[in-house]
Parts: sequence; structure tokens; C-alpha cells
Amino acid sequence: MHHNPTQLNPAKLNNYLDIHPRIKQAIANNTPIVALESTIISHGMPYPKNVETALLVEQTVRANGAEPATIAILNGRLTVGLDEQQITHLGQRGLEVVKTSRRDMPFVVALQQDGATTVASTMIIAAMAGIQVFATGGIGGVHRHAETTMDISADLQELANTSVAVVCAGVKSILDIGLTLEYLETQGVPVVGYKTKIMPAFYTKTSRFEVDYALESAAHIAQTLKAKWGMGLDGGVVVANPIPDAYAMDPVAIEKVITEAIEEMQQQGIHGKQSTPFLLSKIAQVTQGESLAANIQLVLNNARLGADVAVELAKISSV
Ligand code: PSU
Ligand code: MN
Repeated sequence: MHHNPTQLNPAKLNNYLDIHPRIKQAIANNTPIVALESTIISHGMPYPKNVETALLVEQTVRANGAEPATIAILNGRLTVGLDEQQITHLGQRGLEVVKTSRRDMPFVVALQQDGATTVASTMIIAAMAGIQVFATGGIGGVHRHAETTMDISADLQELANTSVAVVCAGVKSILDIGLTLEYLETQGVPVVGYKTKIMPAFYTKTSRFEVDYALESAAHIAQTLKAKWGMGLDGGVVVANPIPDAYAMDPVAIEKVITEAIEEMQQQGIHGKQSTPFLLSKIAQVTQGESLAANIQLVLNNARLGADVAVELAKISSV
């Protein structure tokens, strides 16, 4: 069992955690807040589109009534609420920044480095700050061929333990979607489809798999979160929000690109934490930017839903 970060002594937490004054203010005022990750900036998209997108995502959260809190590790400090300069810094340094998941956090902090936080570590730091809603593009999962590689993202184990709702566009088919859903089920992680019974697959609206529950509104999602956590059922929730029609890619074409990218990855011996960044950039290259455009739009779409859920949760959380 992981130690619940919210039970840490807040004074000791301050030895590691810097929360921006505007986020502290938002917490004090029960203003809805949406956490945002930074690996998507440094490792998920090329510069300068990564920085433009990160700033646009923040604007989108604000336009929908919530406060954005981009999270990263800067000079060894767990930082909640990056400013434009800090986001630009991470975007420009790109792959030089340490991709930081749960297991990497102590090193990046002790060595006073910059770390880009994955879904797992963003959830951890969001929970430390008391933020319950997080929007991103896609979560990590069980990789194809995991039965031999054992490549299973730490994001899944974090979802099992840390009480943050993650709004994403489903599970990318660079992963094994079916095995990812099985893992989440075993760990007791609810998977909600926003207005859909079908698990979305990031670049496409559908997959061969169904979700556990389809919910029709942000209010219903917020009520579900309140019920889960109110009963003491700790852990995350996956909110799967399909990519908008206008940007969805052709399932057959994208499947071919992904299969070839995975073959090339295996030939080059790329594995571990390099896998996802390699596949994303390969797919963007082969699709001549179409996948990147889709990626940007689905993140914006998730930022909108994340803000809506945070707004609804703030309304009922004080009751
Ligand atoms: N999927 C994307 N873009 C990303 C990631 C996933 O479309 O940037 C990042 C997220 O930060 C996610 C991480 O948490 O990759 C998963 O990496 P790994 O499989 O090594 O845990
Ligand atoms: Mn992995």
C-alpha cells in the first residue's frame, strides 16, 4: 500500500512542494482547479507546438471557469502552477528534461534537477496539493507484447492508489487496450465513458472495447467522484472523452502506422520509458503532422471537460 500523500505532515511537505500563490488562493476560495502534466510538453510533442499547446490548454481551462495548474519538478522542487516562462523552459529543453514517473521522483528532487511529470507523478503532486481533477491527452497502459516485456505503465498503479480523476482521450492503440482495461478492473479503477459506451482509442473515437459506465454530463461525473471518495474508496478514476469528430483519424490507416512504428521500435531495441515518446514522434512523422494536430485537439477537448468536472465538483464538495 502506498502512503496516502494527503496524510503527510503539511509542514514537512513544504520542504519539497511549491504551490503558486494563485493556486493557493484558488484552493482557499474553493475555486475549481485542473491539474495538467508536463511530460506531454517535453516528451509528447515537438517544440514549439508543445509550448503553444500547453498555453492554449491553460487558456481553455480558464475559459471554462477553472484555474489551470501545470505541474512539474523544477530545480528539485515539486511545483504546482507553472508560469509561461517555466512552461517554455520545459518545452525548449524537451527530451533533455528527465521524464519523471513515481520511481524517478526521489532522484530528480535530491539532485535538484528539472523533471517532466507523467500522469503518475502529476497525480501524486496534484493530490499533495489537494487537486482532484487532472486533464491530459492519453494515459500510459499495458503495452502490446507486455506478456513478454512486462511493460506496464506506472500510471495504472497510480490510478489504483491516488485519488485524482484523469480526463483523457482513452487509451492509445500503441498499447493493448483490452489488457489495460483488465488491469484497471483488477485494481478497482472505474473507467467512465463521457457520452459513450465504447472505449475511445485516442486518435479514434472507438475501439473494440466497451467502458464500464457511460455518463452523460460533467455533473454526473462529479457526483460519481464525490460518492467514490466520500465512501473512502481511495484511488483514481479514468474519464475517457472521445476525440471530436472533426479531428478523429481513420482507424485502419492509424493502425497500420502504429504497427509499423512498433516494429521499428523493436528493431532499434528501444524500450522502457523511451517507448512512448519514440512512438509518438514516429507516428507524427509518418502521418505528416496529422496525428499531432489530432493530439492537440483532443487535449483541448479534455481541458474543457476537465474544467467542467472541476466546476461541478466544487459546487457539491462544500455541501
Ligand atoms: N501518451 C501521450 N502523450 C504523452 C504520454 C502518453 O499521448 O505524453 C506520456 C504521459 O506523461 C504518460 C506517459 O503518463 O507518457 C506514460 O509513459 P510510460 O508508459 O513510460 O509510463
Ligand atoms: Mn513503460
